[in-house]
Amino acid sequence: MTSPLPTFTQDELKAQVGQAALDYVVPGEIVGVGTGSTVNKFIEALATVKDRIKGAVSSSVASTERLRALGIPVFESHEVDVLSVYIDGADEIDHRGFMVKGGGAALTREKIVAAQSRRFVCIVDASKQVDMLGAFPLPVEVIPMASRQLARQFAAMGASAQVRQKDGAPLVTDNGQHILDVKGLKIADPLAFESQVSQWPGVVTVGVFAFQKADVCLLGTPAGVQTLNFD
Ligand code: A5P
Repeated sequence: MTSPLPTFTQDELKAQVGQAALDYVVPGEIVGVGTGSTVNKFIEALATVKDRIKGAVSSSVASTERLRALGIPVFESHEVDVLSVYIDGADEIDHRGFMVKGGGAALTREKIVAAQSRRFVCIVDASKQVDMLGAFPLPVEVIPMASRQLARQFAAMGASAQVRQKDGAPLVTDNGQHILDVKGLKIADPLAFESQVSQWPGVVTVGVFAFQKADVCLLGTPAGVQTLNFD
């Protein structure tokens, strides 16, 4: 009889992948850091080796504050050239490394720092793994004056879009824009979808990360951290 697998909370799985991501941090360099509860675990792990890195480029005000509070220097994206690695979570990831991101409203800066990096290491617990993107409401950062028009365009695709709210008013991103959360999509071709929606006037960033897909996924499972490498 095989012994049962240990049970871990989702928080423990996030901590395990956050710790495992340290293997991808290049000593002496600046690391790209994403946003979210899983990345917060990575930031805690990164603080334990902060003397071995030069600092971080952050994808949000929230991550910047957290990094600085732990004594990790933060550089602006435009102050540095190419980063060797970007480490971030995801709301969904498929078997090719295509992702949906933006549950934390930081998708625009996340895509910028990901594009600046040679390698994207995605850290997630196993609940984020999907066969097809779209079950998680797709975040789209938009210029506020375009939100109604864009909601109509998503409706024409058979989906429904709502402006994300916070404290009874539209949530305002780090870039001063709004987020549309789009339900009812089935994104069979993430590259084509990202290309199409990115061209709609008023879209700042669509939360499909197909052109900036993951190169590696560290997946937190009850059997331990699994490493998935994508071509
Ligand atoms: C932030 O805008 C997002 O892209 C996050 O990376 C994503 O929502 C995953 O967040 P959690 O690690 O909190 O699930």
